[in-house]
Amino acid sequence: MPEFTEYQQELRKLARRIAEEKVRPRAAECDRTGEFPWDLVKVFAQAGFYGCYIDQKYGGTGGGVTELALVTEELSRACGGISLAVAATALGAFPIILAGNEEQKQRWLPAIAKGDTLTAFCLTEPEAGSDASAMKTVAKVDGDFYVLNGLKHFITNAGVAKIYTVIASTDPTKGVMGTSAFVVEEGTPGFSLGKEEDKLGIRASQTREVIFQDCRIPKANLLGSPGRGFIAAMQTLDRSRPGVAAQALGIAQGALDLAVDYVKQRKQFGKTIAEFQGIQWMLADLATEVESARALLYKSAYMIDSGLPGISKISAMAKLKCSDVAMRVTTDAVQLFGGYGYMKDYPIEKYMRDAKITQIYEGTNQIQRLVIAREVLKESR
Ligand code: COS
Repeated sequence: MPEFTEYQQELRKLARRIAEEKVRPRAAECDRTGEFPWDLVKVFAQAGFYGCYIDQKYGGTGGGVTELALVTEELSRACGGISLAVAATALGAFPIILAGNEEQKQRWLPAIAKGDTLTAFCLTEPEAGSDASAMKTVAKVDGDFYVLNGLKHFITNAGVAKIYTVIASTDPTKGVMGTSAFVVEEGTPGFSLGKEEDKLGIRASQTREVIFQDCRIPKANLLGSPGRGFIAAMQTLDRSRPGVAAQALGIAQGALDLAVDYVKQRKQFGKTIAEFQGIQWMLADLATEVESARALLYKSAYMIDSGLPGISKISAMAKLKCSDVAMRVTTDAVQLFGGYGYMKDYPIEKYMRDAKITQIYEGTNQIQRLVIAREVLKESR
């Protein structure tokens, strides 16, 4: 795996500076109030973060999953919730990048790359979580339109997005091969928002239900061919799971940074607790875990950007490893803060709350293991 390019290193530096100067000061307040950080969306747009993984032809800077991971990791180091203002839009944009035709890409990607249009990815339903194929949302042909009916839930960015990429069944008799992908624009008659979730962590991001009631969308909004929706969703997740991994890694690194600062100044028994070997061994283990997770994440991003085979397995591995590391590091970081770590006066408990979702969304870690195991067994044949 090669070193990061000069552009990637500069992008990481820029994201780190913005994370420290703009994101960190807003993190506690957005966590407390659940406010969506529109002010920061403008900052991220100006910095070019929304276009960092989009082709130059469509107004982006021509990077890929590596650039997106670098930005997401650095922003998450300061706030794992605010970073989703960029990362969740990438998730919603991937189906257009992967399955959209030229006209569709020209129509939607430039506004996404500019940061003018946020997006949301609508796959999950109340009874279709890990078993994504159990979706009940249907899209029926009616002349030049598709008519959508159904409910998607736990949708990140719902309510702040202008564009929704939706997977729905166009032929329920054909199971996953009867599903299709669509773009639904905010404000389309029959499109509405439902319950807003009150979450444990990542509270700066919006999570809501999206409801379709006789929602008529032009046939021109179908992404790819009918029947290819589930595959487009799986291909999207192959590319977006490193984004979750990057979010988890940033959360882990951010918690470790805070814990290191704390143990160097906290005194007990007449010396700083950093001087105790028991604390040093904890720090050594956490730092080693973070570094190994980072290696796996950027290997997955490199493989995806290079068009190498085996991306389902490596991106599932990156998501699994980074999120498990994030949970371990943040839990131990709270431990290193002792009783203070449990209090909301200190920033560390938020890292533990933010970390938890990374083991759950875009496929639980049980599903990641299933994806990895299937590939391992295929390879051994
Ligand atoms: N890329 C391309 N095609 C894929 C694919 C991928 N990564 N994964 C599956 N497919 C194809 C399969 O090849 C199969 O097509 P064929 O029958 O032509 O071979 C089809 O899609 C169905 O796949 P499969 O049989 O593996 O589907 P399952 O119902 O067994 O589901 C899992 C597979 C569990 C992996 C899938 O449902 C999943 O990822 N669930 C988690 C969903 C998720 O992450 N939800 C979070 C919400 S999104 S934020």
